[in-house]
Amino acid sequence: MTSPVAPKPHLGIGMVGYAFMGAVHSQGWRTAARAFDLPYEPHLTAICGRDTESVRTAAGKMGWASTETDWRSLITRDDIDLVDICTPGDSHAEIAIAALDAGKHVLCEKPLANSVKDARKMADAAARNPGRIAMAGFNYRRAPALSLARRLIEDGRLGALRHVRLAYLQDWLVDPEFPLTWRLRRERAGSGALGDLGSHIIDLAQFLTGEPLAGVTALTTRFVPRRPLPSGASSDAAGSPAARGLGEVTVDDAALFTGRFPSGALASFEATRFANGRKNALRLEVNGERGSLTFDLERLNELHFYDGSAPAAESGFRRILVTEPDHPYLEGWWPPGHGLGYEHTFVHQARDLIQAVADGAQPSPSFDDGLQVQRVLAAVEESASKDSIYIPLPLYSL
Ligand code: SOE
Repeated sequence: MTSPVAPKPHLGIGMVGYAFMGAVHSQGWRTAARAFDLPYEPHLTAICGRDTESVRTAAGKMGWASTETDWRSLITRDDIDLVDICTPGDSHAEIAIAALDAGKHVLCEKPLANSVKDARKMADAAARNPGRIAMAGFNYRRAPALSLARRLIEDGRLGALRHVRLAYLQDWLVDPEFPLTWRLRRERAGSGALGDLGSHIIDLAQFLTGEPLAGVTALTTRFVPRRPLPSGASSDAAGSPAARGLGEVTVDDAALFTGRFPSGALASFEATRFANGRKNALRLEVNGERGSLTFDLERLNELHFYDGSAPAAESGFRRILVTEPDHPYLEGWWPPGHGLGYEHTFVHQARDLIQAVADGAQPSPSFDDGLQVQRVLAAVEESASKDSIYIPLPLYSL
């Protein structure tokens, strides 16, 4: 005899955007309730994009039940409970604020906005809608090894922290012929490697230490100032470069900065898309008075731990394979040794957000956390723009 399984209440998801982030968020929504026991079943109710044909194709591929071509229609639908924003940064604030004010929960991709002003308006909208959940999409917090790193630091296994060293290295802009996409335009993306990659490592540094950065000093640069316009794009610059089909890169290509935490710990950061050979290398090391931790996103199931209290003869970095059932998030997955990947950070993000909706508790990272990252991004840009902070050295021939 068969007995029916009681259906769980649906949480209707409406997603705006369907490129890389849209695809990986879709994967998160599709999988979360398959891996974890959740209070709601996320339902991929509608996906939104401006081009009718492309959004239909994306809906079919990613498993969405319907399409919209205007986000304003999406956020007023009764069958949508949560709006997931996967668009370029220039539209985050408008969509997120309208969605919150329309009574929807919101997940917004990082960085939260393109300016502190917009991020503050978003945090204000979250504050005036306390019954609605608003989360910023810093997904790497939910890599099990990084959640474990946070747990070890919180438990005092590293003691007082001295150094936090982070780098996020990619190489997809090495070729000067790579076209001028929206990520290279300030009005669309806000900033370059800084906002795209630097925002992740700023968030992680604050997440791992549990402290906000107290100040920064920075250098940024643009290695390739002009790039070919993407096919079909019209030129925005007069004169010969535009005639040659080139357009101006208006964001940074790389950012280097240092910072200080209120506790006195020092931090260093590097964000670049010119690290030839590095595809998605988010690396970090934390040194404390009692021990150290290292992590590399390209080996994301591993955390290396140096326990300074071990006898000298046995000391050394120990590789923890983060696949045990009592490691963070691993209760939902495979037996020990059967590792997870990039996409699972988005599954965990969806899981925690669904749980937060059920609990009526603001999740972390909140829009306030996103605003704090935005403040750091702005401080980095301000420092980088001030020659007085950078002390030039006399030329010296080697
Ligand atoms: C771009 O380089 C990018 O897709 C980022 O925007 C994401 O946040 C990161 O997860 C991977 O790289």
